Amino acid sequence: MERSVEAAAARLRAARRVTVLTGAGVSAASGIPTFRGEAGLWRSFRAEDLATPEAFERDPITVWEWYDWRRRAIAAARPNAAHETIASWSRSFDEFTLVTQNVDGLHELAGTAGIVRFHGSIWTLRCASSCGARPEGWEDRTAPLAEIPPRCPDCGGLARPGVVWFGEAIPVTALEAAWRAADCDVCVVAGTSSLVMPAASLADAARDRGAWTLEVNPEATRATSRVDCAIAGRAEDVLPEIDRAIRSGQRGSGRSERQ
Ligand code: BV8
Ligand code: ZN
Repeated sequence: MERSVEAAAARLRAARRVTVLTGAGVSAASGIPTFRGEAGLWRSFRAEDLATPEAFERDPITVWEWYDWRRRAIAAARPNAAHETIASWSRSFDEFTLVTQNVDGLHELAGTAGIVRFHGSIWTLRCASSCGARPEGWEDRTAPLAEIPPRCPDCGGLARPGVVWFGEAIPVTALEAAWRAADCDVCVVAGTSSLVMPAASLADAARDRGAWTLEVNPEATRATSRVDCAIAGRAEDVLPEIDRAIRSGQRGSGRSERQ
């Protein structure tokens, strides 16, 4: 691991343009369950079965109870060392983009700049019947929700979570921003099983465009054999370690200490 941390630090020290892709694993240390595996189950539902327009059509109350359960867990959570390291990197490179699949808002709470909310935010609500009064939706951070299901304040119809469900398109603005960010010197993929598309193809796109790619995950994933360097470890341990190595190396190189 030492050698890989050093290799990653050297690449990041020399980088001008850095892109980071994150998934549920970076919020694990903040107490937020990931999607896959035992932790991903709510009651007996799989996340993929609840995060769909069909599930909402069928049973909006159960879907809203799930989102309310997640909002309450997230409201009690704080950013961890992985979020904080990414936040400091977001202010340290000439060009930095964080493409996150997480809807929990912990990257924002850590003060990260350059965030692309690829799958939306659990703290944004939208009118489920698109009455059009507020196409971008509205922010609602109440946890627990005042009423389930919450209503659209304009037409009184059902409100829905401002997230991208399976089978729904990624908002064009987010898609374009993420694809622009694939033009980078270093692309770091942290805390994701790299199974959900199109997010999981970002690292491949970056690599095809010449970026050096790094995965940080305690487990092997679909991306492990496709990146230049894979560090088997937890993001809240490995990212700060890389950051320390970057700084210690800098002291030698006379490059200005990063903010
Ligand atoms: C679309 C928001 C089309 C909601 C989410 C191509 C091939 C196959 C399938 C598809 C394809 N293209 C599209 C599909 C279908 C689908 C898809 O990818 N399905 C998968 C299951 C195969 N994709 C879609 O439906 C997408 N839309 O394609 O639309 C279209 C196009 C035009 C017009 C109309 C339609 C939309 C996908 C977005 C779905 N929404 N979230 C909500 O959150 O409620 S996805 C949701 O699940 C998350 O956002 C995230 O993306 C995903 C979970 O993945 P991870 O975050 O990686 O979490 P996971 O639990 O899986 O893994 C955690 C990892 O962390 C593990 O590897 C673990 O080892 C690691 N870990 C644990 N602890 C730590 C750690 N790592 C570091 N440190 C630790 N401490
Ligand atoms: Zn409405």
